[in-house]
Amino acid sequence: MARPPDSDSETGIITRTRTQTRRKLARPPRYKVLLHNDDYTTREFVVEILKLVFHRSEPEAVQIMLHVHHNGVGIAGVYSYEVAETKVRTVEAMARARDYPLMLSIEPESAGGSDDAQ
Ligand code: TYC
Repeated sequence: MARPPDSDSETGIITRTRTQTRRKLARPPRYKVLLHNDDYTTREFVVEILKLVFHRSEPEAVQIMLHVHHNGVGIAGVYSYEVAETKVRTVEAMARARDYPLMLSIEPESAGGSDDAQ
């Protein structure tokens, strides 16, 4: 027997990697805040909220806004669920105050799908 009997090569069973065994807690789940395109919200407003609420630089904000404009959806940022939810509420309040229909959504970071969301 080349290895001890509890090794995965003997039992054929492995449920955790070494790194995961050593980590005290599971990594907390993270969530994407998605921005959705519409025909009425101005490009300037989207860039402003990306800078103010999602702490993006001007070039990053313009790039994300254009991605959403051309592809329909894009990632504003990735956060804990609570932070993601607060950012969505903050942006929705700012958009509604200006009568913009801007839509946002939250999805788990690990959620698959096409690369439409960057
Ligand atoms: N499509 C909008 C326009 O042409 C701009 C826009 C970009 C709106 C991104 C929403 O999430 C959005 N004015």
